[in-house]
Amino acid sequence: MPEKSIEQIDLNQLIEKAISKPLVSHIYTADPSAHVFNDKIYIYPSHDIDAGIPFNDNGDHFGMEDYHVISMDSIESEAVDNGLALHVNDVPWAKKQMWAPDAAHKDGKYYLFFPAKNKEDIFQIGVAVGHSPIGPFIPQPKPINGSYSIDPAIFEDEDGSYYLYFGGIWGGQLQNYRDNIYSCNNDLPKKEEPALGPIVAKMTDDMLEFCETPKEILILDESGSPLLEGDNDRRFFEASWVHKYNNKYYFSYSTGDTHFICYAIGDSPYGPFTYKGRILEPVIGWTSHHSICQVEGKWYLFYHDSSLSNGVTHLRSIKVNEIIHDENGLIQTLSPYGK
Ligand code: FUB
Repeated sequence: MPEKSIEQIDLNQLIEKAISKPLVSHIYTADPSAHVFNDKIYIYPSHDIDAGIPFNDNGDHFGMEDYHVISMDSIESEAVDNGLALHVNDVPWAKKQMWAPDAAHKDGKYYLFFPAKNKEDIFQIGVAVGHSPIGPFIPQPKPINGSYSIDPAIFEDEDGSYYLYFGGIWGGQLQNYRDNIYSCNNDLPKKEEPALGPIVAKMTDDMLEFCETPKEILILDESGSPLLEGDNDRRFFEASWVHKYNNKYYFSYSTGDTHFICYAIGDSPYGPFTYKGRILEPVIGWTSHHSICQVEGKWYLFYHDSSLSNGVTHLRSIKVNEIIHDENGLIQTLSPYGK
């Protein structure tokens, strides 16, 4: 019998030390966007599959085709897979790659926001509407006008306004846009230039369109200067999320190629946000993507890793762990496999 490689032993040890287990193990799930609707927890994840596409920097191997909604009666209870909620074949404008979704509840209806590549292989963001938090969701015939890139995250402010955050570089195509205009000649800034920021737009009352021109968000360092493109440990890559704590807006995101989930704090849903630190150290697998949700007075980080698939980067599993805001409102960093 062949001996196990050092890498395999290291991986097994990490998996054993994991601070939490996959919430479901009969399918692969990732990019969990969690909400409490009607006193129950609903998680809107990507549904990972092996589409047989070779690995590349564009993430073409993330060939997901549909969404399942996962629900939990409480944070301790079993996570239930509610079956097919939306399939790419039912979305008239979409061709492939149903990546990280999110959802909102307004006036008795549920809105699933999702990115997919259109027939020209350009990512856009769609919305699908349902009468139940678990779907099924009926997609709008066209993507949201003016939407682009990936990773929609919908935030409801206390005044009832909804904001959609989105964007991701590399395979997420954000580098091809300047001022919301696409050109294949646009690329990432130079290392010493400000990094590209995530994008935000307020939604119309019917939740189906932007009611304003999308705006780029600034993430600043401790001295008030924009984070630079070369600052890979801190600059925005993908996976936007916003939560509100003690009247401050917390914008959290993934740094992609350095694999951290970081956060920045601001006074407005439009930012600017000032970088404050890391929420989650790197997980097993290349990507890291999360959401933050308050459940019965405690705050939880929903995240994913590739432990269940023994490190296959596009076969991930969603997990949850409590997070703590300290007395200054700073979030204590989680180490997913202990210290
Ligand atoms: O799941 C596909 C992509 O991987 C997501 O859109 C990114 O945030 C990363 O998690």
